Amino acid sequence: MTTTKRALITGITGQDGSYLAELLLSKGYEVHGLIRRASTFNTQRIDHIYQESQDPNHRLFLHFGDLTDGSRLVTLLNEIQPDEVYNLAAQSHVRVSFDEPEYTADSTGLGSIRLLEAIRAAGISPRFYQASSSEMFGATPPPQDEDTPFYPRSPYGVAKVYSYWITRNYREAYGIFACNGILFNHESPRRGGTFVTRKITRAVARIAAGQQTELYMGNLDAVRDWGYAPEYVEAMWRMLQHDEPQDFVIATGTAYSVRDFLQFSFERVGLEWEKYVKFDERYLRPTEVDALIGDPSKAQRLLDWTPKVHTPRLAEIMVDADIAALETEGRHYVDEVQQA
Ligand code: NDP
Ligand code: GDR
Repeated sequence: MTTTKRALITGITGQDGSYLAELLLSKGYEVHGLIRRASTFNTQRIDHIYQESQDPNHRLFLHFGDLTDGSRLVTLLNEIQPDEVYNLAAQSHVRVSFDEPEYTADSTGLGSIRLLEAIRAAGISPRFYQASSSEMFGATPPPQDEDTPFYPRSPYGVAKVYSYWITRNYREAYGIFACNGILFNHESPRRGGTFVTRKITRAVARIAAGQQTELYMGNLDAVRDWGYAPEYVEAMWRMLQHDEPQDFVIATGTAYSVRDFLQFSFERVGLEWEKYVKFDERYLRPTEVDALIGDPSKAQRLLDWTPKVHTPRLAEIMVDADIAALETEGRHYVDEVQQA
């Protein structure tokens, strides 16, 4: 007899959470997601997979909660009794972490210990995935792999280092099947609009449509290893199916600058980026991470994971999606006007 696996995803309303939920549902899992109560709707990325509870086949369940509320996590874990827990929730914006360092430490750092303690308090032994980040390497020069020393350069990076080590400690101290996925930047049409790639591709769509004339940016020299988010959530799942709990770098191994990303994106619509991009110092960070380029050899060897989409193609996918979204938005507007 096969039993349905049950997974809990924190951060299910985010970019990665939405792709991971789709992946797990496609594999037959029952998926539980933690969502925050907000005064506006915050489930746009998962609305297309949500089923009404009256549907006898529904396998996606949403629960209100917050990583800053430990007792709620205990209640939830007791109730759900998941086989796998994916901790993706975080204040995930590096620049914002300089404005809100204490909140970032609380959610991005202490959130993971609250979840791990809730697992212990509930007396269950699910496999645990921690969303660790290449930002932990910070100032250590590339290429970066699982043995590269950490040198975080932001309150966000420091909070992620705490979560990385507490995940390892709970694996060693209590034998929890806990893995750190050290993921390099990964993007998609669902990427939040204030991260550099999506900020660029949304602006390109609007500039091409004549709705915007300028784009204000910060440091164009930063080098990143940008991959495609749907491929990265597959790697998360593979880590928890491996026979031993280990930590893995997930990256493409390629390097492009923000300037390169601007060029690929504007080229897609036949425009020259230099004519539109202006500098604004408010997008600079007090301490910058100059270059992150990952070495994913271990994941290739042990998880048989290989990225297929590289940065130039990623920029095209995102620009095309933003152009399509703008057209749909325009059509909705016309429809509303006609109905009014
Ligand atoms: P997003 O910013 O798109 O999503 C973050 C999610 O966390 C959202 O669902 C958000 O909810 C939720 N969240 C934030 N604070 C809390 C809290 N206090 N309690 C509960 N939920 C909270 O991030 P991504 O999907 O891009 O990234 C997923 C994870 O992976 C994050 O931990 C990020 O730091 C990490 N990471 C991301 C990388 C990337 O390139 N994308 C690379 C490496 C690591 P809401 O929708 O309500 O805001
Ligand atoms: P990052 O992503 O800080 O790497 O963190 P982001 O896209 O914000 O910045 C990448 C680089 O671009 C430079 N940059 C700008 N960034 C933003 N956001 N806006 C601008 O206008 C701009 N101009 C230049 C930045 O200085 C930086 O060097 C992301 C997040 O998803 C983290 O949660 C994750 O852990 C890491 O990736 C890996």
